[in-house]
Amino acid sequence: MSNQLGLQAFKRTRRLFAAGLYLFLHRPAPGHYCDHSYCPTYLYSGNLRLWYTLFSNEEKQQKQQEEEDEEERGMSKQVEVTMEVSERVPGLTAGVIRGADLFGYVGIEAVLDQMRRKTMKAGFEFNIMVVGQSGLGKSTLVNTLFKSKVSRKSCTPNYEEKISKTVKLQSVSHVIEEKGVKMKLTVIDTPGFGDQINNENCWEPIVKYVNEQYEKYLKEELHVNRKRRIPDTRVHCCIYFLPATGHWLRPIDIEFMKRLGKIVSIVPVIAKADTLTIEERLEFKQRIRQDLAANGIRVYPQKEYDEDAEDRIVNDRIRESIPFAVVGTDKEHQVNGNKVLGRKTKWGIIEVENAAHCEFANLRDLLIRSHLQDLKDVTHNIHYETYRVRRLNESNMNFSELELSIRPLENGNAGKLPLFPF
Ligand SMILES: Nc1nc2c(ncn2[C@@H]2O[C@H](COP(=O)(O)OP(=O)(O)OP(=O)(O)O)[C@@H](O)[C@H]2O)c(=O)[nH]1
Ligand SMILES: [Mg+2]
Repeated sequence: MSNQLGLQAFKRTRRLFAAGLYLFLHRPAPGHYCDHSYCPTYLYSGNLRLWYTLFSNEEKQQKQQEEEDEEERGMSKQVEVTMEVSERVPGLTAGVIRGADLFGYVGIEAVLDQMRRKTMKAGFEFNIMVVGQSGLGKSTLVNTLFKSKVSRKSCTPNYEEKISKTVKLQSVSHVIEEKGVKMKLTVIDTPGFGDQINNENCWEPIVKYVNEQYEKYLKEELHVNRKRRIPDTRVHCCIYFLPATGHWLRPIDIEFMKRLGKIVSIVPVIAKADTLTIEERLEFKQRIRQDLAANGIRVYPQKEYDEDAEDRIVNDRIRESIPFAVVGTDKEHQVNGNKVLGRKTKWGIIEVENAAHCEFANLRDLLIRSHLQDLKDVTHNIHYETYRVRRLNESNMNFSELELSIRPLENGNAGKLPLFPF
């Protein structure tokens, strides 16, 4: 065993020495680094590999085997090829190759793996806000969504601790990890409105908060030396809680949602849906949908942002069942030997994740399992973009207002701003 290891080490040293000697003999002339054939990386990756192969029969055989496997994979993937040449713009020809008539396996599909690995390493951010009248179960529902006590400052080991009334707008961040994927989740819990005698302009602190996050992002983007990854505190989704009155939308909710819907993706929900009968729930949902349409309130997912027919089919189904009638809890109960999240009442347990009891599962699937990335995209491409364009078009806007630091550039051109900073 030790003899074998020694032999392997000797072979490896011999290979390295030979490769080093080759590199030394073929070293580039000074200043010839741009030429590909003299590029040290090229020499290292190409020629070194060649020398290794020459010196190692085992590796040669392995390489041959790999090539054969790759060829086989390519053959099996070959399907009927259609070549489509489109000439939408006169003079501009674009070819679309469908299938895999690529003389073998190229490996484009591996890009997905690369993206997956990168995302897993970097993790991602998701910011969710809950808005609605006081006592509707906002703080409880975010805990239900992420199956942890995320709406508090810290995850306390005291499971029995009661959720207290939210008295100020507070954002709490947690890093949630599931199967190696990290998500920095920020929950923006807002105090319930509607308690005051005069509820005029009660949406202002929330609208202000949303816009402040866009402003923060814009400033970061406009910096000359901007960060590689700009911290994203923008609100990706706002769950709007409607009281289960069984009537119509209240004027305060209409006014609130009208304003909020223009700057952020709103997902309306009927809170404490356990207080409604099945018929009441169906009728109430229908009335709310009519009210939303009549008042021109934009809620997520918006029709105009459907990307294709497939998207439209999925989103139409969601639009038909909005607002979701939800029940929240952070307590677990034993049902048929299984632990389930639920609310224990005198007549039984309302299982939060049971589709027959409420629509919490539909909401969770929309927010986390199917549309999380889309919510982020809509925030960036639609809401933030609208804010950015408006801000940059404001006639009185100047760079000092954005508090841009004009730091010296590395090449000594201190303080010169580019003509188009984005
Ligand atoms: N029946 C019922 N009660 C609920 C539900 N969700 C929460 N509750 C209860 O409602 C009360 C208020 O819940 P919170 O989560 O603090 O409500 P909130 O909207 O955050 O309240 P504020 O912070 O005052 O705005 C608590 O006693 C919860 O247990 C629900 O789905 N159904
Ligand atoms: Mg609260």
